Amino acid sequence: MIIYGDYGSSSTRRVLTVLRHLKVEFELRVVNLSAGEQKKPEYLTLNPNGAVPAMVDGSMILFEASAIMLYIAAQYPSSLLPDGRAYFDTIKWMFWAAEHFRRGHTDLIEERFIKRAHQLEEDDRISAHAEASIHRYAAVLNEHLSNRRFVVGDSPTLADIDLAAPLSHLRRTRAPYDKYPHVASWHNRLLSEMPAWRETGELLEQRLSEMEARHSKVPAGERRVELARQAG
Ligand SMILES: N[C@@H](CCC(=O)N[C@@H](CS)C(=O)NCC(=O)O)C(=O)O
Repeated sequence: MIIYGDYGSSSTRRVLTVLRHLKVEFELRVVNLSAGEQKKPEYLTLNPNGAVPAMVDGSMILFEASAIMLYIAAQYPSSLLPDGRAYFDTIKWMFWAAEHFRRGHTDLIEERFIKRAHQLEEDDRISAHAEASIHRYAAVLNEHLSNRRFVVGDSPTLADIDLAAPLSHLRRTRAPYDKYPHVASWHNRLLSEMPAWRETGELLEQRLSEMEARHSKVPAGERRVELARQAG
């Protein structure tokens, strides 16, 4: 199995976490987002959106991190994708993560990380809208986690990974989480009980710090190419 991605991408992180957790052998081909490699014609044949990750496994080609995670989980059955009712609960929270929970975070990444790297002004109206969305859905997640160890049952599933992904960028987005203690406890639990989540977080942080250090040396006019919406 070949994964195309960048360690600095939280969507790539979701897939790498599943593979590492299940100890599945894979090859990572780095698509360097700083260099805009996700827009190269040869990569666009794998993911026409010009975004990471993508997967090739024999004749199977997939984009969308959640689809790749589900594909891997189907090949290697485990508690990450439980059976029966818990299966549908897992899928429900994965859809909810994509449709609702992650959206405000994506906007804040654009406003407070990507734009800053391009020396562009943050649009306060977009950030305020994003924060309102984060509050709306973080309150739902916080309540759900008030009496649960993980999102579905007592051990992590793909849903926990999909929901935790945007927290990868909290240091940069300054997303408003002070009021959501159950979300914070759950994320700490995930970090301590799922080593693969912790390890991919360290790799992501290291990669983003490298990118930031490099960008600070690049003249402002050239930064647009350097940082092409890489955080996700
Ligand atoms: N919904 C997609 C999101 C993919 C995405 O936006 N990836 C970001 C990195 S996390 C990316 O490649 N951005 C580069 C770009 O859009 O140019 C997924 O889950 O795979």
